[in-house]
Amino acid sequence: MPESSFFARSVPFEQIDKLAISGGYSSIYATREPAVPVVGNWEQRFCRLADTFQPVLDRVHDFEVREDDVWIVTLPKCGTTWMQELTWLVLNRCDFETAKSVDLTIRSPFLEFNGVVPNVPHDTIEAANALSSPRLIKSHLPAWLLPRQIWTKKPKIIYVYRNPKDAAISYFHHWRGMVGYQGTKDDFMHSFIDGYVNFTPCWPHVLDFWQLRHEPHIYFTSYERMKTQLGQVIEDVARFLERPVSVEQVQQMKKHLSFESMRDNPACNHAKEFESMKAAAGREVEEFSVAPHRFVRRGVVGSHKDEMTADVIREFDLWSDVNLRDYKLHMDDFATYSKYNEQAITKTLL
Ligand code: PPS
Repeated sequence: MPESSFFARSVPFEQIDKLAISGGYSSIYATREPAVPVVGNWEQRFCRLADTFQPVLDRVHDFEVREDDVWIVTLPKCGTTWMQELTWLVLNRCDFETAKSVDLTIRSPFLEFNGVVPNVPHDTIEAANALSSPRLIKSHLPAWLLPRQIWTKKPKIIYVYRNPKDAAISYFHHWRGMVGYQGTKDDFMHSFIDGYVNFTPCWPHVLDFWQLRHEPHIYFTSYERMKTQLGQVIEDVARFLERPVSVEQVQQMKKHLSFESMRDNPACNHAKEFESMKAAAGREVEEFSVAPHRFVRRGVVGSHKDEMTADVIREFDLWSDVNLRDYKLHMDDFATYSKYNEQAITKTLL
């Protein structure tokens, strides 16, 4: 058997039961220097994942990449589905009919989904293998855990950042509704800050892609920018993918991608993933298709302001400062960055 590219160090974590994770939780480290430069010392870099991910990590790392693939990479709850739908439309000449009738998870598979839910018959790595080109593939993994061929074949990658306070709130509702989280909101927020929920720690994940943002095959944008300048982001993505869109198509896409129409589009609501998670959990979990834990839930910038306590907001801000200080960066820098107009001054959103 070839040597694994990763090794796992189990982490004791008292919230595992409340997080409804079956098995344990580990820090995953690389066994050799990754093909992509990471921020900091690669030997100390880790990603926290439930142990159910371990069987899929090498399969993902050895995944056969195609040069004309398009990858959407994000931390969870940062606008992945929104960007997948946008990008799929750009790649498919605004085929709104198919977008409404075929589930997005089939049009654009979530590569490592079998790590999230291991005991489902549907193998998402196989599904991604079988997809015809150009494929649109979603992943939440940090750069160095992605398929190694990404860094040699250089398919286009779209990275979407979101203010971690809003992403953490959204993740909490996701974990309540989809996974069956039983703990308190504050405990969940601390688990997020401390890097004990899948795909964290957060800041190194963001910083790895931030440092690659000028590469021609990387498009770095934000949920906040999609909210304030959706038309511009559509045009940027079309330019990035070299798939021009007309003014009329941009208007149609803005309508299709609006919060209300995404919320009411069953093809974008992850209903299939929810059913597999519910079956895998073997118990009832809170209804995920209705408020307050519905997938397309609130869709606002600043949702943490009325959903987080002032103390937790302070902890998040301090944690962000500590992690960004050395790089002379602030959260606003990621939210307002525009690849094709770096000087653009956008409204401060955080
Ligand atoms: S996942 O599970 O990681 O794939 O989730 P992800 O798709 O990244 O993020 C879900 C959040 O995106 C919001 N969303 C939208 N906001 C505005 N407009 C549109 N069209 C839209 N579509 C999805 C969704 O509501 C989740 O955010 P919250 O804050 O929970 O509302």
